[in-house]
Formats: sequence, C-alpha cells, structure tokens
Amino acid sequence: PPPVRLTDYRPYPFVIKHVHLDFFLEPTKTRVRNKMTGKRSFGEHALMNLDGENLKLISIAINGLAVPEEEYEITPEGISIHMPAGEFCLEIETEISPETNTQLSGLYMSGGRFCTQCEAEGFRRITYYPDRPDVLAPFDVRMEADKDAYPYLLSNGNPVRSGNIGTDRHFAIWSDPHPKPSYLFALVAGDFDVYTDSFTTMSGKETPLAIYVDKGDSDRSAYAMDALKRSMSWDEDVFGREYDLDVFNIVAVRDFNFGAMENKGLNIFNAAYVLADGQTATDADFEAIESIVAHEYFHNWTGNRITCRDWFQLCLKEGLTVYRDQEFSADMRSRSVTRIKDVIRLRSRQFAEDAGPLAHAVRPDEYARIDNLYTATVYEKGAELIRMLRVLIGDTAFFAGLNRYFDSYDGKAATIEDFLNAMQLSTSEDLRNFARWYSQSGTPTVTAKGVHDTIARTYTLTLKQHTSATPGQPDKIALPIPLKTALFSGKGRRLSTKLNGQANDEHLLILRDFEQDFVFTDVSSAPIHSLNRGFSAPVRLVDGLNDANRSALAAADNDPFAQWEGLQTLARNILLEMSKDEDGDHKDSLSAFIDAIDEAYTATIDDPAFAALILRMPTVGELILDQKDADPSKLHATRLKLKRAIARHMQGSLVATVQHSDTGVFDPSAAAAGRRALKAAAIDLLSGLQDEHADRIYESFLSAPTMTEKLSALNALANVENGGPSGEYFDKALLAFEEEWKDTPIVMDKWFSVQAMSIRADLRARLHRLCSHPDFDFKNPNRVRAVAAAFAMNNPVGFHAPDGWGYEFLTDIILKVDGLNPALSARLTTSFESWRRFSPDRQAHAEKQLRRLDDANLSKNAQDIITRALA
Ligand code: HT7
Ligand code: ZN
Repeated sequence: PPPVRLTDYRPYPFVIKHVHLDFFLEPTKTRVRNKMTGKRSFGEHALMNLDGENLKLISIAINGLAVPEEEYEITPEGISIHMPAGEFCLEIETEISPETNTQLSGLYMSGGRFCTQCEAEGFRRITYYPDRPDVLAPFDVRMEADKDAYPYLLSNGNPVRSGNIGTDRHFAIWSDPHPKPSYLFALVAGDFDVYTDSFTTMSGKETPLAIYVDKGDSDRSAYAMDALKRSMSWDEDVFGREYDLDVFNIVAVRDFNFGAMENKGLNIFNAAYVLADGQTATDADFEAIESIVAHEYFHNWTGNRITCRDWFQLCLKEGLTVYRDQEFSADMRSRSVTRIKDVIRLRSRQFAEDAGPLAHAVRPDEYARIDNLYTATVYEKGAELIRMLRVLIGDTAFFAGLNRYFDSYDGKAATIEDFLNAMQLSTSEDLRNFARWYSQSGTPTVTAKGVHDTIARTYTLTLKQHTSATPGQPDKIALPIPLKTALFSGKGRRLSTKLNGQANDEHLLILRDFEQDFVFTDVSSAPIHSLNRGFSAPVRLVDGLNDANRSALAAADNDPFAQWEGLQTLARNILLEMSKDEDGDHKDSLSAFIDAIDEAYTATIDDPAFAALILRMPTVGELILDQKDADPSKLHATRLKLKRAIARHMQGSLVATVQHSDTGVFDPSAAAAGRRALKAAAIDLLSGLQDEHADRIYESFLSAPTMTEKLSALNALANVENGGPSGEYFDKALLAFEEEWKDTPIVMDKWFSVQAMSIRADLRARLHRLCSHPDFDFKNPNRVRAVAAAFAMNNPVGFHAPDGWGYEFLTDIILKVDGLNPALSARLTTSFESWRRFSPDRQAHAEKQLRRLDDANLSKNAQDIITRALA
C-alpha cells in the first residue's frame, strides 16, 4: 500500500457533536452500540467514511430508520455510508471478540479483565468511527457486565450512575465532558484491589485518585500514587496546569504493548510501571515508574486538552511531554545525574536510529504504519528540540510561548506550526530555521578547531556542521545549533572572556551556517574549550582536544555533565585504541586514564549517584556507533580488560563500597538509590577479577536486602565464568531467585532478562531453555521482551555472534510472535537496524535472516521495518 503523506491531509467533512457508546461485555461476543450525532461541516460529500477493522456489523440506522444495504459499503478498512443532508443521528451496532484479540489493540482481555488500547488506531477495532485525532467529541459510555466476574466498570471522565440489572449483571455510566479524539477512549471491567488517595488542586478542588491492581498488589501501588500526586502538584507549580475532572484513575494490566497510555481520566499502565516495593523492584524501576506516571499525567494538557491534528504531529505531544517528564525527574532527583542518564539513552537509542536505515525526521512527511512511528526520534529527539528551543529563546519567552500555546489551542487539534507560531510570537529569535530540526533527519556532527592569537589576545573557534545523508534525504541544510561554551586555562581554571563584547564565563554560541568563526577577546593564554555543555544540542561533537587537555578539563570542570562527558570521551578513546592494537600494553594512556577516574571518583564520592556514573564505562552498544565493521566480541574483551585494570587499581575503595548496605526500612529516595548504584558499579568492576571477589559477590546476592542489590549481584555473577566452583554461582543464584519469585511475573521477567543479557559460553543453549520454560508466553509482551529484546538490544556480543546464530534466534521469535502481535514483532525487528555497520560476514548472516522474514509474508507492521532495513 502507498504510504500516508503529510501533504495529503484533508479535514474531516463531518462534525461529531456527541458520542454515546453502550457496551454489553462478554469475552467472545461483546456488543457495542454506537450512537453519533453530528452534521456535515463543509462540502457536498454524500459519503461518510468511518474506519473499522475486524468488526461484525449487526445493524445500522440513521435518524431512527434502518439504512438499506445499497446505501452503505463495507470494506476491510471500514464503512462508507450515504448520508442525508443536515443533522444526523447515526446508530451502529457491532460485535467483537475481546478474548481472541491477541494484538492488544482495541478491546481485549488481560488476566480475565476487559481493557482497551486505542492509540494510535485501536478504536476502529471497537466500533465504526472516524478514527483520526482531529475529530473531537464528548463521549458518554454505558457498560454492563456480569457482576461477580467484573465488579469494577470504568471509563473516561466522571462517574454518573451505576446499578444492578437483575441479580447477575450490573451497569455503570461515565461521561467525559472534554471533547476528545477516539484514541483517548478507554474502558476497563474486572476485579481488582484498589489503592486510593486524593489530591486538592490549586483551585481547591479535592479529587479522588485510585490505582486498580491485581488482587494482593495494592501495597505495591504506594509509590506510583505518590509519584502521581507529586506530578499533579509539579504541573501546577511549573507549568500552571491544573487537573480538570472529578476523578483520576489508573489501571495496571499485565499484557500491554507499551509502558502506559494517557486515556482521559483513565490511564492504563503496563503493571511493570505501577507496582514497586524494595523487595520486588529495582531503583531503576522506581525511577521509571516516577517518570512514566508523570509522563502520562502531563499528557492531560500536552496531548489531551491540546491534541494532534494528524499522526505526523505525534512529536507535538510526545516530544513536549517527554521534555516535561525529564524536567520533573530532574527536579525530583539530581538534575545532573538525570541529564546524564537522558543523554546516555538518547545516544544509545536515537543516535543509532538516526544513523541507520530506519532514520526519519522528528516530524516525518510520510509513514507506512503509524505504530512504527513511536520511536526514539519522535520521543527523545523530540524532547531535545523543546529543550534546545528553551536554550535559544530563554526561559521567559519559553514559558510565555507555552502559555500562549495552551490558551490558543485548548480543546483543539494542533500542528507543529501552531506550536512554533505561538512560540514565535513570544520571541525576537527567528524560528523559521529552527523548524528545520523537525523535518531534517540525521544527527549533525559538529567539528571544532581553536586558534589562539597571543598578540591580539583572541581565541578564534571555527565550528563546522555536517549531517550525513539519510534515507530519502541525500542533501542536508544547515541547522541552528546552540552550543553552551566555556573556555578554561591550561591549568583547568574557567576563564571569563568576551564574545561580541559580552563578558561571561559561559557563552551561548549559535552555529547557524555550515561553517562559522566565533572570536573570543581578552584571552591572554591558549585556552581549552569546553563545548556543548549540558548537552545543549543533540549533536555528535568532534572537539579537536587532545587527551591531556581533556583530563585537565575533567579534573577541573564545575559542570558535572561536562566532567562526566570528558571522562567518557577519554574512556571511548582508550577503548578504541586498545581494540585496534590488541597486543600493545597501552601502559601510559591506561595509567593516565585510571588516575583520572580515580581522582574524579574520590572527588565526587559524596554524590554517589554521580560517582557511579563516573565508574560506568561506555557500553559495547555505544562503542559500536563510533565504528565501521565493528566487532562486538573484540570490543567486549577490550572493555573487560579496561574494567579489570580499573578494578585492580581501585580494589580497596571498591571493596569498601560493596560492603556498605543501608539498614532499616527501605528508602526509595534518589539519595539512597545513588548509594545502591555506586555499590552496583563497584560490584560490577570487581566481578571482572573473577575468583578474587566471587565469594563476596555471591554472599552479597544471598544477603541482599533489596531487589536492586540482588539484581546487581546476579548481573555481576554472570560475569564470573571460570570453570571452577565460583563459575557455578550464577546458576545457583538463578535457582534460588526462581524459587523465591516464581509466582511474581514482573520479578520473573528480570530473571529471564538477566540471562538473556549474560555473556557466557552457554548463552545460546540458555536462550533456548528460556523459550521452552513453562512460564515463557508468546502472548505476553513483557515476557517476550524480557528474553528477545533484552538479548537483541542489550546483548550485542551474543546478538551479533560471528556465525549468525543470534540473528537466527531472534528471527525465529519474530516469526512466532507476528501472527499474535504485529506491533511487538515489528518492534523486535528494529533490532536489525544497524546491521550494515558490522563486518561483511555478519552482514551476510543478518541479510539472510532479513530475507527470511521478507519471504514470510508477515504483518504490515513488520513488513514496513523489514523493507526499510533492506533498502
Ligand atoms: N501515547 C502512548 C502511546 C502508546 C502506544 C502506541 C502504539 C501502540 C500501543 C501504545 N500504547 C501506548 C504512550 C505515551 O507516550 O505516553
Ligand atoms: Zn507519551
């Protein structure tokens, strides 16, 4: 089928003034009565096109009269109906089978409950409707179901009435006064435990809050509830946005294709992002729960009150909402640590996407399958564009522009142009060039070269930008790139210098052309430049510094991000140097690097979360991005060598860190999590010394008071593989873990993925064992991801095994998943996105598997990824 194009957008010719839905819920035969009132809004179109997929039509009537068969036509995509002139009341009754819906899009069953997922195009699997985000209407919903099996009946908006129907059945009516697009519709029916609380909004309205979870899990909802209340309060304080319904509900489900969904007033979550306590969740889980709860809540304004005109504008809601949740996390936790983690994620996922065959613009101008547009580029790069915009126009203009956007587009479906126009009216900076960031794909590389003139006391920094060709975009234009910049003396002192007559110790350089000079004055001696501080622009930087300058900066820089970045660059350089020359001893550069790490570690030990990041070496996945014909096994071996050298040098302080454990009640705070992160980093380094610390790590596993510590010890034991008794610790620990957690699926997902991410000689056999484990379930996305995505996305050594078995293993899984869940199989297929970066033998193996997938006549979602990967 031809792609959907941005230029083909046409407004819908009918207005839907009101929707009333009636659900008669039965697992295999649910009846849906849909009553839409409306009128034609323009044109003479007699035909009304409604989307519909997998629906059994029962009846159709207009203004109370059955529509004769010749007046409508049903196609696999929907229904076209001849409409009379004027106002209409269109009633359509359909039947669906939630129980057999394994795609998890539309109305489906999870754990014996009814639930929905309608973004992006799931509503058309529930009833015939103009399933597009620019058709907004208020919805009333009535549902009835068996009373014992489904005691809770929930939908969007406010509860209106509920009651019994005879002895066995009951009903509930919900009304959502805010006009919304169909993708925000939600319905849930089932039995739950409920965790309740309330929040008083800034105008004094007390709003009941509830989280619906599996029976027995309500204690594990306390953290999500706390995160929700903090989000509600933060959005009022920072963005002036208040909640707008009488209730707010969250439901946790076991089977879900994504993290969560922002349905109006009724967020539906993957249970993995709701449930947490110290015993069952890691600190990373707590962090993810906090940010996802916030993200979905923030959508209430950025996405729900103001929605997208069409799916090309997806970044309008997603980029802005990710930016908001990142700012929230930065305010709740450490700003610098949050920023570093966000940048790690951006580089490893989005930069990789931008560098391969799946590269696309933040707002692309065509797509084949909308489900495949929920990407790191739309989300993470989309958030970076918002952050960059704020840097470019300043805080005052940024918030004035946002307020103008909220005021102008509330209740409407908007575009990126609408957003940028609102911003433009608040700033003198010309944003026309900035808009190019939305349409141009690929990551720009900025190259810097500085020349000091002793006599003129100037420092001329020449900056160049280059973006390589990406699919469909061979030629690139220059983008405005804001780079926060400081100059340091050779001894590492930050200099106050002048740029364009303005004295400052940090300047904002805006690189607008392909090449530009920036002349700093009052610079008495040759300085060292520090560029892109705080990662002010999402670019790759070739800064032209030597490692001695970089070490001097890393030791002196007061910007934690710049300090961390300097050390990471040093680490990357030494790792690439060592892997190029495996036999060399690299003594001098190694010892200079280890001294720099040790010094930074000692200096930052009072901020353990940051110190943990100092000890973290770039991953194989990150290193691959800097190479052509990359060899992951070789990079892994080099990385182990470097980690071993660090561990040997810092053994004393690492052991002391490992021996520390907080006592008393579990504390999920960022400070306590930081201490555990440091302990995990130390354990990971020490595990490289194999037998020397294996007993200590095994002991630490057995006595771990929290899941974070248990899992970091388990991960470290995966690294101990020497054939001796300690080589068996990993399997012994896994056995104990399984015994303890076999009845808790979210925890067992960790058990599956720790093995899928391990680099051990028996990895292949282990993966096959995991897939035939009685608890492995191809229908449950969390479980499939725990094995297949953990392996293909987080175990580059195994996935890119030289003989191609990793590619074959993933392909076998994709072939099995596709018939059940195309969105999931497409997502797994993206693991092939970098296949052309590897050695020719690996490329041949990957291509063979991609061709196998191509020949298998898979879903449109998977086929879209396969076709682009092979192009
Ligand atoms: N806006 C939500 C997107 C989403 C989704 C997309 C495709 C298939 C299933 C999905 N579940 C949720 C999530 C968010 O960004 O908040
Ligand atoms: Zn979102």
